[in-house]
Amino acid sequence: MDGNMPRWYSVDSINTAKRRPAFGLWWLAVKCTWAIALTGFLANIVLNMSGYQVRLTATQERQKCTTCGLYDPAVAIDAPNPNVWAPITSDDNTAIWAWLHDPIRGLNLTEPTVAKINDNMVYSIDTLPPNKTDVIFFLDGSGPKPDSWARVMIYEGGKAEPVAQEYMVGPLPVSDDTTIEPLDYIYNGGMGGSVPYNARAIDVSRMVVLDHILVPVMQDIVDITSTIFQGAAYYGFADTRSTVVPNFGTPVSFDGSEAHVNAVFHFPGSALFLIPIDFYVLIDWTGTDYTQWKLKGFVTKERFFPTVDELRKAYNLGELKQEFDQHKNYDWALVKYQSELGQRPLESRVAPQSLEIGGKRYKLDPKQNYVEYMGWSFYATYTKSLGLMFYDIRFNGERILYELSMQEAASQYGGFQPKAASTLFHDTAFSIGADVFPLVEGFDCPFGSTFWNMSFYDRNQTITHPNSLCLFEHDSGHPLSRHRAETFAAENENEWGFDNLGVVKSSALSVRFIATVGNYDYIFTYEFSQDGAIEISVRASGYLQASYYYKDQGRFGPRIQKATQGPIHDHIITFKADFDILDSNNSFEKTELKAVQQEQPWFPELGSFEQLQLEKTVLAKEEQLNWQSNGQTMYCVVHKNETNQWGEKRGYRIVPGKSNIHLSTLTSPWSRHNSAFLKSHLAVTRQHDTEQFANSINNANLPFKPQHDFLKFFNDESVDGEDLVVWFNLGMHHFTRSEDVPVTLFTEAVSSISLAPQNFFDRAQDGDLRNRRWYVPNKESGTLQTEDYGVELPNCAINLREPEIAKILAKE
Ligand SMILES: [Cu+2]
Repeated sequence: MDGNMPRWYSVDSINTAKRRPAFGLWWLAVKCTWAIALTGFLANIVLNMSGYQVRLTATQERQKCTTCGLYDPAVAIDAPNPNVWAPITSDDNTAIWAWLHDPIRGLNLTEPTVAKINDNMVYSIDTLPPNKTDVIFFLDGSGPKPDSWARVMIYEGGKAEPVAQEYMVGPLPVSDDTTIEPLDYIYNGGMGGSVPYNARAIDVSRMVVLDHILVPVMQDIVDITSTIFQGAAYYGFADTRSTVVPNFGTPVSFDGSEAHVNAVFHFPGSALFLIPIDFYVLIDWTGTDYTQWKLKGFVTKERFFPTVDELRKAYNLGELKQEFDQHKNYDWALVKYQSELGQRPLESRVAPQSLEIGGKRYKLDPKQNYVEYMGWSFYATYTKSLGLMFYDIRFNGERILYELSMQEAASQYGGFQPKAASTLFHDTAFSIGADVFPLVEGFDCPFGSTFWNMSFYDRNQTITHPNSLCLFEHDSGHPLSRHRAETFAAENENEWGFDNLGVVKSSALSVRFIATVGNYDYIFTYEFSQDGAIEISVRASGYLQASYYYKDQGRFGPRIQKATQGPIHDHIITFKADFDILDSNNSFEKTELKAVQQEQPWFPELGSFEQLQLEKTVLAKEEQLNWQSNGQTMYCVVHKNETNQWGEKRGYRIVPGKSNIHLSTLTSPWSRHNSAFLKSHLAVTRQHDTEQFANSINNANLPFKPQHDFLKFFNDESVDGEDLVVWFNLGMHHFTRSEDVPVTLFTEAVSSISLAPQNFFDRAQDGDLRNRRWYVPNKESGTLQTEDYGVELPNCAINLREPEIAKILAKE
C-alpha cells in the first residue's frame, strides 16, 4: 500500500509514463531548456542595464521548440505547511475497514456486496475536515497539527429500530488511541448523526429488494404495458426479458416515518433519460420487511389507478391508448457527429486553442495539493461527498478566504405527473466526489493542462479516477486593462494620434472538474485572476431528466421530441465562502446606490433634483439575503479595522455574475425544511465548527424533519467584527428547449459569481505585470517607441498530442 504517498498525484507522475517522449523529442527538450535559460539570462542583463523605460532590443534568438514548453511540468515548490485538510489515505481507509469489521468493535457488520436490507454494513468512509478553530492555531504557529479523522456511515438495518448512523473515527492512522463515536456535532436537527432507516440514501441492496414488489406488480400487467407502450415489459433489473428500466427521484421519505418511491419507466440505453414512457408505479416501501411493502397505484394519461383492477378496467375499455410512440432507438440522442446534419464551411479546420506556450507560470506542491500563481496561494482537497474544496486562499501572503467549497448541487422539477412533481435531488447524496471522472485533454481542459487524480473509497477499495481535475492558465479573452491617451495639446500631435497607449494582457489560473451525476454533467471552474479576483462558475450539460410528452401540459415545458417533454426545473448550487479578510475580524457591508432628492446652491435654477449617493450599512446579525433589483446594492466583506493607504476598509466584494438565482418553490413539500440554503441568493452567518456544512448527505429524504436545518444557523448572532461565512447560490432556471436535445449546452446553462478586491489594495493589481505593451510616439524621430518589457514572443512549433482517456483504477 502507499499510505505515505499522496492520494493525488501530479500530472508529471501520471504523464511520465503516458507521454514518455521519443529520443528525438528528448534531445529537442534539452536544447529548448538551454535556449530558455540563455534567453532569460540575456533578458536580465538588458533589463538591469537599461531599466524599463527604454525599448529592449531583441538580441535573443527565438526559441524553436516542438511543443513550446506546453507539456513541461509546473515548477515544483514546497508548501509552507502540510495540507491539514488532505483526504484520509488509502492505508487509513483499509485500516479503518479492518478495524470496524473486527468483532471486538461489536458492530456485527456484513460485507456490503452480500448484505441484505436488514443487515448492518458500512455504507461509506470519507474524510472529516478538521475544525477551523484547531486549524487556525496551527497555521498561526500557536497550536499542534490537527489530527486526521474519518466519517463513516453505517447502515444499521439489523437494529430493532434500524438507522443510518454516522460515526467519526480517529485519530488516524489507526492505533490504540483510535476511537469511534457518533458524528453528532455537525448536525443541528436533533437526531445527531442518526437518520431513520426509511430516509437513508439509496443503496444497491435497497434497490435490489425493490424488485420484490415491483416485479410481481409489473408481471401482473405485462400484457397491458407491452400492448400500450411498444412492448414495454419489466421482469426485474437484471432479467434479460425486461425491455424497460425503472427510474426514481428523491425524496423517498418526508420525515423518516415512512418511505415511498415513485418509479417511471424508460426504454434502456445511453440516452434513456430522454425516452421515458407514460407509466408510473407508486410504492410504499416503509421498513425493512418487503412483504409489508404496498402498491399505492399507477399513473398514466394523467389518471391515477389505485389498483391493478382499475388499471385493467380502463385498459379493457380502450382508454389507455397512447397518442405518441416513444423512440426506442437513441442514436440521434448521442453526443457524436450526426452526418445527416451536414457540415459547416471551414469547420474541418482545427478550432482555436488556449495554450500555455510560454511554459507554465504556476507552481505546485503536488504532495500537498498546494498551488501558487501570480500572487495567489491556496491548498486544495477533496471529499467523496462534496468533491473539490479550497482552503487558506491568500493573495501576496494575506488571507482572503479560509475555505471555498461547493456544498450542494440540487435540482427540483415540475410537472403534472408523479415523478417530475415529486423530485428534488440533492446530488451530494449521490457522492459528487465519486462522480468526478477522467477529463478529455484539449476539450474539457486545454492541451498541456496539469491533471490531478481524484480518489475515494468504496468499501476497502481505493477507486482512483486519474486526470479528473485540471489546472491551467488561460487567456481571459480580453485585456486586463488599457488606455489610449489622447493628444490634447497641438504641439504634441503626431501621426498616431495619441500621447501614449498602454494595454495589459489578462490571464487566469483555472481549476476545473466535471461531475457526471447520472444524467447531468456539471462543469465547475474556479478561476484565479491576476487582479486578485476569483470567479466561480458552474455549467450544465448532459441529458435532461425528461418527461413523457403531454399535449395539454405546455405549462410544464415544451415538446422536445416526438414523445418527450423537457420538464421545467431549477438547478441550485450552494457554495460556502468562509472569508477571513486578513483575519477573522470581519464585517458585512451593504452599500446601496440611492437616487435621492438634493439641492445644490450652485444650481439654484434646479431647486431639488435627483442625484446619486451611497448609503452604507453594516449587517448586524445573521441573515439570508437576496440580490437587490437592478444590482443597486454592493455586498462586501471587509476587515472591521484594517484600512488601505487611503483609509478605506480593506475588503472583498461579492459580485453577482450570470444567473444568480434561488429555488423557485419556497414551500414545496419535497423541499420544505431541508433545503433552506437553496431559498435565498446568499446568506451571512457566524462561523461555527458545528455549522461546517450547509447540508447533510441524508437530508434529501427528510424534507419535513431535516437532520441538518440551515435555517437554524440564523439565531440572531452578531456578524459585525466576527468570523463570517457567506453562503451563495449559483444556478439556472432551466427553461427547457428543443436545443436541450441531445444534451443541454454549456453555453446557456451557466451561472457565475466573482469575489473581487474592494479597497483591499491601494491600487489595481496590474502595474507589476510585464505582459503588456506601452507605445509612445517620438515626434522628433517620427518613430513609435515600443516597450515589451523583455517578455519574448515565442517562435516555436506547436505539436499537440491526441488526448488519452485514463482508465479508472481500483485497488484493495
Ligand atoms: Cu437542467
